[in-house]
Amino acid sequence: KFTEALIRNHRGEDKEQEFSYTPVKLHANNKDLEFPNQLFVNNEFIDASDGGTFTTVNPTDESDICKVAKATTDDVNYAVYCAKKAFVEWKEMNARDRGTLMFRLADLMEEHQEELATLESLDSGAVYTLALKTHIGMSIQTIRYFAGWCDKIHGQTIPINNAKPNRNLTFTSKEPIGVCGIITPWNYPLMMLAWKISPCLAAGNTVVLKPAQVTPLTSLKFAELAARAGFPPGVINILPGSGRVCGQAIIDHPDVRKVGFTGSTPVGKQIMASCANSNLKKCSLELGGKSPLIIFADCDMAKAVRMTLSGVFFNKGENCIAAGRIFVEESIHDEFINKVITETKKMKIGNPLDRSVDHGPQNHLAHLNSLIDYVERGVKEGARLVYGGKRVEGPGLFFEPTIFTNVDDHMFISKEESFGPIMVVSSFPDGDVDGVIESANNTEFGLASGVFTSNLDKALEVSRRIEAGTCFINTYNKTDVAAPFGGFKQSGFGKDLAVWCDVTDVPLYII
Ligand code: TAP
Repeated sequence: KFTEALIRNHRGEDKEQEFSYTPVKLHANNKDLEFPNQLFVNNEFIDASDGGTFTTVNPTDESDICKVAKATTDDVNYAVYCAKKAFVEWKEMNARDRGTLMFRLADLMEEHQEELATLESLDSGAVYTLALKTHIGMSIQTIRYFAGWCDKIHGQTIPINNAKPNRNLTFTSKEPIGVCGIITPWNYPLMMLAWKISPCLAAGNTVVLKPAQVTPLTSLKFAELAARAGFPPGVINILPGSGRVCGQAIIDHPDVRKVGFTGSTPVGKQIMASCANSNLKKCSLELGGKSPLIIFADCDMAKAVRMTLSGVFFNKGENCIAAGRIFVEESIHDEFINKVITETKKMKIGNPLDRSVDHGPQNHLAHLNSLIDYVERGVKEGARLVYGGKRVEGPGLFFEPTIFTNVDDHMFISKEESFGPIMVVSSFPDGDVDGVIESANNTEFGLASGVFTSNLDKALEVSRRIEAGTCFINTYNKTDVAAPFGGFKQSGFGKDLAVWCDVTDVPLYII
């Protein structure tokens, strides 16, 4: 019955499935917005079992956007029960039909992209044009990319020693794991959802996802669109709630078989321990970063300055691969800093829905306060604060783009990430490639890195010796759905995107 509906859908006879709920309505960005604010379980929007709610806040003016249902442990149990039931049908479904559904969902998201981007701007403070292109645009691309994988996930045949006189056929297949628990952070709310959910669905898993408490809205709008696209009940379940209660209940649940997590390293460690202690769940962890960016004197200076600015200030610095530490070769250091300051002064801070604005508010108050502490610590340790460093006066959670120079290896700000718009610059002696690589690797993180030089040999040597999951050469922030993404060391393990996602089990058959 479900396949018939899909075929009609594919022919365009049923453009959208009938679906109703009681939306929150508001007007913003010259648009009438309608979106859900309840838990999404088994294709229904429902209240939390204890009626609990929390308030999500607009960081631009600190006003309340709306109340959102807050999931309890009982709600997690119900969602996992539904996801486990749905898994039976979903994993058996024709893989190409799963792909058709995912393409349909991506199309619907594209139709609603301005609404999604407006919601993302309101809830997370992302500048609208960036939200449209990256937060929402890359989410759509991710779903399409993995929709295309649905019918291309297959095993191998393996030549083994035959049990003479018979010949043996030996092959592997890739089987879905079951119910996947997903926990996402607040910096790219919808994009992190898309990165995690898409490969799970493509491989035939079902999901229970908890978005970050401070940014739940685009995940819920996504759930509405999934239901409209025709996803069967129980395949996608979205539970806004706290990490401590809802997140922990997902991680501990005996019927969840795999966890995908993006967030901080301390919480990642706790999650890994809980996965082991509950039912030995598999887990993929995308954690913190402190990505070094090395600028050699023979670089294209204008490009290096431009890319360093976006490397640090992109998405107000709330970017896991943000260039966390900049190393500049001594002979160009002062010129580089002057140019960086000149360009930073041109950045317009303000309402993220204003198309001329470059820099929106930080995501939430606790984060803004952590940036203020970070700057104080840097100043106390003797780094030179050459630009910014303060909260912008007035309403809203705005923080000035900030630049530190004279940062030494032993300082807190050279080792720990700020996750905000704070540039941390050190110089290194001309020609000291070994020294700068040693300093760049002097961190427990290893998510990304970058190098600017016109000497390709030097660029390749640096990229080979830097301990990080990605190295950008004469560019920065250039991620793509077809390229793997993930860290070394305490930045975690298990790749997102591309063909490396670990969302299947691989049994071996010998006949
Ligand atoms: P976290 O505090 O780690 O929170 C991430 C998510 O985990 C949130 O949904 C949070 O819930 C939840 N959580 C907290 N405790 C939990 C528990 N015991 N069990 C299950 N879930 C739990 O990080 P954050 O502050 O949201 O994000 C910033 C950090 O994430 C930065 O350090 C950044 O580097 C990292 N990050 C990394 C990447 C990649 S790709 N490596 C991408 C983005 C961000 P609440 O809603 O209650 O907080």
